Amino acid sequence: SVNDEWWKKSVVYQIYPRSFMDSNGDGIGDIKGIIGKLDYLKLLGVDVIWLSPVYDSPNDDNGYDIRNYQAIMNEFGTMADFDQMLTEAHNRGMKLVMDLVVNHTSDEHAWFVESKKSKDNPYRDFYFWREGKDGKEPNNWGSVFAGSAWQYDETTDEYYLHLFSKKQPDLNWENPELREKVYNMMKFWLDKGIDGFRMDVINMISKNPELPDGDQGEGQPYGDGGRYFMNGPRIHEFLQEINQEVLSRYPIMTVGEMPGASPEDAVLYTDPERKEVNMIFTFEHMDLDSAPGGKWNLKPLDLVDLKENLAKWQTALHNKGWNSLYWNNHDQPRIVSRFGDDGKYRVESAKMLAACLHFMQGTPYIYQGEEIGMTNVKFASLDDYRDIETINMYHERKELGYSHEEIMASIYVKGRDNARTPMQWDSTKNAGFSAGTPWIKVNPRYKEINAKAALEDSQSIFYFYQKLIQLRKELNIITEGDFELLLRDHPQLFVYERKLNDERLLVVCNFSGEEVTVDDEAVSTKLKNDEVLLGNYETEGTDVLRPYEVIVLKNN
Ligand code: TEU
Ligand code: CA
Repeated sequence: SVNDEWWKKSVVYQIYPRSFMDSNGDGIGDIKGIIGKLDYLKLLGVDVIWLSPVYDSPNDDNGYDIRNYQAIMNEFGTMADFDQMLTEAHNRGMKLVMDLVVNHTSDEHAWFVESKKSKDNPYRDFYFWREGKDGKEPNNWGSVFAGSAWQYDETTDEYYLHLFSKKQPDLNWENPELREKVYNMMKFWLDKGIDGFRMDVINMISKNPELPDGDQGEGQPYGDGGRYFMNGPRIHEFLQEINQEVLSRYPIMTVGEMPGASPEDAVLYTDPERKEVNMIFTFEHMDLDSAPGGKWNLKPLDLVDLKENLAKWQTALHNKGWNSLYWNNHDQPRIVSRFGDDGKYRVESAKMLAACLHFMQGTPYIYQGEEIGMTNVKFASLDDYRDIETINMYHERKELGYSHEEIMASIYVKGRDNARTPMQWDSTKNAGFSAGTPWIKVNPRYKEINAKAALEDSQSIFYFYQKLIQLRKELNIITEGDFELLLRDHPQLFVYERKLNDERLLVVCNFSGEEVTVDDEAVSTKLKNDEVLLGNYETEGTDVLRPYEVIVLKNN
């Protein structure tokens, strides 16, 4: 029933706890800090909070390396703090979704500590242990965080698989005992009353058991094993089992993070009849500004590619599955710096990007700071960076002969720490994030860009997001209407129409810093005659779009 699908009408806000709010001055965001900001989120109007991992972890990858799934990280607080946060969120009518990281654990997790001990240890098969081949790694796969995906361990003279850091050994989902332990752990949290899971790289849990070599390009240090572990042979079976054993028993939402999933895959994952997950995070629109060889090889975005891609997802899932909508998360650079203009037109472009995404069909996700237009950051020294992906890549590229300047240039554009600098609350010391020394430097633009200033300005990006969230609640066409891309080949304008019965919404976005005249008769007529629902300039627009202008119109 519609009620079961509450997540279709919801807007989600992602919190990266380490960088959100520090309550005790140790420089690290924490749960008490989050509790103190729940009213801020309520004012914004979001329905759901997705919390990046808060579990006990040695923090090799900021909590995505879990040591104990049923304990809270000391730095973040206690289980009592967690329970209080959940209650306080619920008291305000907001739901709470947790991160579920079960493709891998920390190498300090008790299962792995056991697994390492001997070849006949009962936990050995919870992970991928293999003998070396001719004194080398068992296959040519590279890790997402640079280097080989295999780590040698001398205790038993074998290697273990880690698609991410060597402190994140991959779990072997072929093992039924492991699966049952994971399900019990999920129930532990759901029985506390949490409202769902964001499932980390969940389409990587089924590996081709032969672990064959991946394609290796000329001069490439490692092969790409992606097709042997993304959307693998048993993935749908595993997801259906998770659903049957756990998810279907609770009134929750699920979103699977799925690199390398196509719209066709997404239909299989999210078709409600198949009982897998409610929606997935696609990566396709986040890969459009990368050249071959991965995210660090920069390429300017071609707006036509972006339109084509988002339209493809809108159409493919309409009435078949469900989309998630996002520009940002803790792994991506800040959208206003990426597809907008973080200088002169920061406010205009942040609003335009927000409207462009929020009028599509799907569940929108807002990442902390996006609602105030936070920007990318440029630290001069590698020492100021914290992310393992960035640091490992830097050293790997240095050895391959890249210059410091070349590497830093790609970090400035794509580094994950762009999203991880502390939330900017006000213009006081450390942006009001912490009374101590923040674990990562604050973005120097905090005096101009902060939540307090946004709340005091009725024209701020914050209130624009608030309006978008409110409109989604009021207009069914936003959740239900179909989608049509117009002016497909226009290099600067992103124009689309939503339709539901006799209702129509037209969304016209200028993705450039120039004035653009609409030269299409039909669009131009609607711009002149339809009722303006929303815009990002104070004076009403015409069919000459101003820099980064967005106009949303409704037929009368
Ligand atoms: O990210 C999955 C993932 O594929 C990322 O490695 C992504 O490709 C990369 O961040 C782009 O630079 C998830 C989490 O969101 C991420 O924070 C974790 O590091 C990763 O899984 C491992 O758990
Ligand atoms: Ca703290």
